[in-house]
Amino acid sequence: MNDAGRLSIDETVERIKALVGPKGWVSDPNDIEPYLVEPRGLFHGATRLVVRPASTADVAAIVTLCAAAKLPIVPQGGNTGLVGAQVPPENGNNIVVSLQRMNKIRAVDPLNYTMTVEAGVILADIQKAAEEADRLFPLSLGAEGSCRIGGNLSTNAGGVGVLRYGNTRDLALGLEVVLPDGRIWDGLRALRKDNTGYDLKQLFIGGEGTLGIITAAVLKLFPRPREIETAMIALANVDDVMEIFARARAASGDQLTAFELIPRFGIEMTTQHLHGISDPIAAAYPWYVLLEISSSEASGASRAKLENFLAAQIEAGLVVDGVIAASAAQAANIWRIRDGMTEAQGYEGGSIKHDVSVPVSRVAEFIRTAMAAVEARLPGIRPCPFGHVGDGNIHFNLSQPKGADPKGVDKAAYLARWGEFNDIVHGIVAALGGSISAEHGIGRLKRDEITHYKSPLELDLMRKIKHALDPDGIMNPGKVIAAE
Ligand code: FAD
Ligand code: 2HG
Ligand code: ZN
Repeated sequence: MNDAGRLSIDETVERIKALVGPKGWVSDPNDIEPYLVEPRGLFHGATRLVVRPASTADVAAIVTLCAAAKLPIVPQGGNTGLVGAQVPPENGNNIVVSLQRMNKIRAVDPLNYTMTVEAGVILADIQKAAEEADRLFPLSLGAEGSCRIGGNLSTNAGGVGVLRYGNTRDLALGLEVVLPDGRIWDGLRALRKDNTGYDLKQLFIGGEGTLGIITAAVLKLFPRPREIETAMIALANVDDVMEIFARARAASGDQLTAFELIPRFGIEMTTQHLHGISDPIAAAYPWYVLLEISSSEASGASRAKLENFLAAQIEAGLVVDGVIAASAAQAANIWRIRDGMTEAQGYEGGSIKHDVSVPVSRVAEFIRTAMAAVEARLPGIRPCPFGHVGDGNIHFNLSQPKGADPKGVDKAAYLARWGEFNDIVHGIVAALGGSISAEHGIGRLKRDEITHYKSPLELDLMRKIKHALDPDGIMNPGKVIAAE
């Protein structure tokens, strides 16, 4: 006990261990290590304890103890986040609350087209459970085998299905959240319409764990597609990409479910570095698009639509080549190229990454302008703009010049220029009315950068919301907005 009659930090940690029992915590340095690092290796934190609660009541009890001791908490799901938001601060004065054991699907209601899940369910398991109920949960991203729905909600993850189904924000009807003072907010409503004041759940969605711990959610389901057609098309000129997109939407009766840009560099990297991937188009072209059309009606119409669309665009000269997958294996090969981009780029040395968005109509202008600007700054730099351009979202990743030692000092020297390239790329994004974080969030990586792009009013409102919910600043401190 300290002078104020409160438990000390050490006593609080011991109480938490006793509360969750031996299966509910990890403190051995080797076992803790995976919770302290993130996929890009940019941040490496420290913690007193990783606690793995098994129920909402346990989460509430842990948070209540931490609130009393003012011990910071870092919520963590699958630890696949790309902005360092799930990594504890280096000073180690915190606990990590991992939701991994809270992995139950509480209910599936096919007639209501909803599913109620705990925060620690892996995204791929949710997709599978929806399919078993003859429904679709459309959130889909490269990390779906390991990210967890609480993390998806807290980052408002995007992915490849946003075009048709929206971001994670659009897929949640209700939430259960443990607030920073330990109270449980039961907002698990399964309603499509509910205009009863402020939509509180939206604060926690995309909140990156800074306002509370999501423990469960009601998710929206959709009819399961009965036919899915996948194509890879080649373009001579990136300037045509959004015209092709607009035409594909119209020609498919708005059944387009994916429209993902891939540069030639992406095909080369994935076929060279990853196993079992082949180039689907024999000749080489500067730009490609993965295009998917789906329908919940099995009429064969999607195939015909895609074939007619492709023929018309080749005739019009916008598309120079293309292939429609003739089998599930061919479709999977095309998707492996797309989903393997992040992994393959890891073999090409240092990569300075930008997850940006601009209005859909300005995607090509952004790519052209930003490529010219970075190439002028560092001749030999290898831009790899790819991703969800149908949503105006470009992963504008910049691989270090070839020839530079990918592992040694050149990589470090290259990555040290991250801020310089941020200025160039984010400056162009801002001039085009875009966002410097389209889908990955702010976390640690962009916490200071965002202050240059959000208005003082927006930053002030964000701080006020944070203060209202978490006056002692114990919930994921140092992420999204810096402490005042
Ligand atoms: P974590 O990384 O564990 O946490 C992320 C954030 O959420 C942190 O702020 C954490 O504190 C908070 N958090 C986690 N769980 C909770 C909870 N229960 N309550 C409160 N806060 C919580 N992202 C996209 O948007 N689109 C993509 O296409 C995409 N593709 C990816 C591909 C690869 C190969 C990789 C490695 C990542 C990709 N990501 C993508 C990023 C990442 O997968 C997503 O951000 C994902 O939503 C994170 O989920 P997670 O469970 O791993 O969360
Ligand atoms: C994707 O769309 C992810 O594949 C990761 O958002 C992007 O590696 C990246 O920068
Ligand atoms: Zn992405």
